[in-house]
Amino acid sequence: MTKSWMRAALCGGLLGIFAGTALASDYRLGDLEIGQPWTRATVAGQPAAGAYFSIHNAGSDPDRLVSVESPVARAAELHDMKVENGVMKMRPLADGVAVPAGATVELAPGGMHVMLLGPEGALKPGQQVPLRLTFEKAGTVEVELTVEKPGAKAASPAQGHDAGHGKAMNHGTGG
Ligand SMILES: [Cu+2]
Repeated sequence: MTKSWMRAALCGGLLGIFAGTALASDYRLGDLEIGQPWTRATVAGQPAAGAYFSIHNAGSDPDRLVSVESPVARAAELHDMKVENGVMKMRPLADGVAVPAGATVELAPGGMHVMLLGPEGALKPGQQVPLRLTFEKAGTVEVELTVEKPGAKAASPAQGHDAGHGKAMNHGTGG
């Protein structure tokens, strides 16, 4: 993490506070549209938090989300989650997230998501935190995650996610 990246993060945090109400926002990068990035409020010391958004590829070439990074997390990973035999299982997406031409890909609770590992302190509802997305072809874009209330928009319970996650990946102690 460079110093300028850190500084940008601090500015982003302040902007988020002054903006007051968090607005759902969309971002554009070439032919890609990143829709409504969000995450959930955390408590201090929480080992991991999921982050979600949609990616629409309006172009005629496929692309791929290959890496994610956030100054508020020790590390960020792309994960998939599936229920197998009634047990929630997580795995890192080693090849990233494919975004076929013309397709919309959803990162959402219960499915693919960004995992923020070791979020610093507590993320508070209404706050905005930066997330940098790097695509194979389109390059890099920085978006702001809106921090929603605990359990907000949860298509699947947040607790299930975190519990399954801790068991499968041991994010609390691992790197
Ligand atoms: Cu995960």
